[in-house]
Amino acid sequence: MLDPFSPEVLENPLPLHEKLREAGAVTYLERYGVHALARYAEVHAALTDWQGFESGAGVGLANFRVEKPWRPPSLLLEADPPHHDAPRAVLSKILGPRALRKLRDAWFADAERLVDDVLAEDEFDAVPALAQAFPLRVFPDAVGIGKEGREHLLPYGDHAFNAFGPHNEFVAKGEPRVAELSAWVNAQCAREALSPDGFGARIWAAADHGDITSEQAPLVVRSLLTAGVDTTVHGIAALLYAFATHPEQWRRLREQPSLARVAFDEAVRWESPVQTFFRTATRDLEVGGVPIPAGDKILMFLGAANRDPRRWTGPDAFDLSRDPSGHVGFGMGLHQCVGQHVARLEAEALVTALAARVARLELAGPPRRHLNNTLRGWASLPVRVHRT
Ligand code: HEM
Ligand code: OVM
Repeated sequence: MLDPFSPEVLENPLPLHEKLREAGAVTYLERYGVHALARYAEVHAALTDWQGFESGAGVGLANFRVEKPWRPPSLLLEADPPHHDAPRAVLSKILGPRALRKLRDAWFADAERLVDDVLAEDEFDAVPALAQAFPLRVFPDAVGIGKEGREHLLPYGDHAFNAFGPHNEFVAKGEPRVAELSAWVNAQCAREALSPDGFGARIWAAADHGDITSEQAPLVVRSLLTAGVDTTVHGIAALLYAFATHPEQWRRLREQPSLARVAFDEAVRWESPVQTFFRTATRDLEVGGVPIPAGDKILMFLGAANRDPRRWTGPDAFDLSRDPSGHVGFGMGLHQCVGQHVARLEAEALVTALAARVARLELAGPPRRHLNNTLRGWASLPVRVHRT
């Protein structure tokens, strides 16, 4: 029976994606009692119809109207209008392109220092050395949390993304630490725990200003700490893997470093670090002529939509000459990733520093996948680099 959350499928989901796209507009997954969408048109339509496809019942398999969520729901991700709107407006402003301009120079300088250190060796594992090290160097400081306990960030996010799936071995593996990790994360969301000049302090200032309540503020900070680290780690790892296996695309980037941002979006399309999210039908729906009863869960395969040949030419190619805009790797519509400008800035800073120093980069050994119910990423990427 089809199980998108089995280790075999998570290791390589592409065959399942093709099977689902070809089976029709909607496929019923008996095992979980949910309706799967894997074509671009239908995934896009579901993402942009928040009235028919709600998030408030949870965007994982669990239906919050029936099952108690593992933590208080996110005020953004797991909320619908009108409740969604005020927290969303606050974060959009704090994480928007204008606000990020202030961070740009410091993050580029940080990326150069990190890359100079890492390039002391010509072989290293790019996951810990770059994909994890750079986000962990810049993002927690930007939020404004203390230095202590930052090693909890990745395991907490990893569990949160596992928890969107069924209660399988990946969730069970995370459960023993949930209380400890959650207690630490929740403590970082208090006003007193945050530096006076970061994203966190700006969220609290929005509460002082009356844009959100002071009960909402800590949960909005929690969204940053949940969604802001593992995602960029796996996104950057996807980009580094893509370049390590596509030397002609690396040459192209070196000739035209301004392609760094497009390259990151192409990697997000190509690999889709966030593979899936669910919605819940608010009423009897019809998708491509197939009925979906009210209250049923719908599983959207962002990764499959991002390689749908009905939408993309040569979808399996990582190609800097394509226009990847319109990909659904950051979602689409009301809930489209509010942190996407942060993610792009991190990736752009890191890859620009690398492109200025590395003439060639290649795999130096077999890469190893990191399995997660929702994330597609790498645990290890051994690389060899040739300095300029
Ligand atoms: C929402 C992916 C980075 C914070 C989303 C959604 C996706 C996504 C697919 C849509 C969820 C839905 O429709 O239900 C990614 C990817 C990232 C990334 C692939 C990196 C490559 C970040 C970062 C932050 C962040 C760096 C924080 C700084 C959020 C939040 C939401 C969200 C708070 C909920 C927005 C809402 O519901 O209005 N992200 N994300 N993400 N993302 Fe990201
Ligand atoms: C949140 C959130 C948003 C996006 C993804 C996510 C764990 C969480 O608002 O907490 O995944």
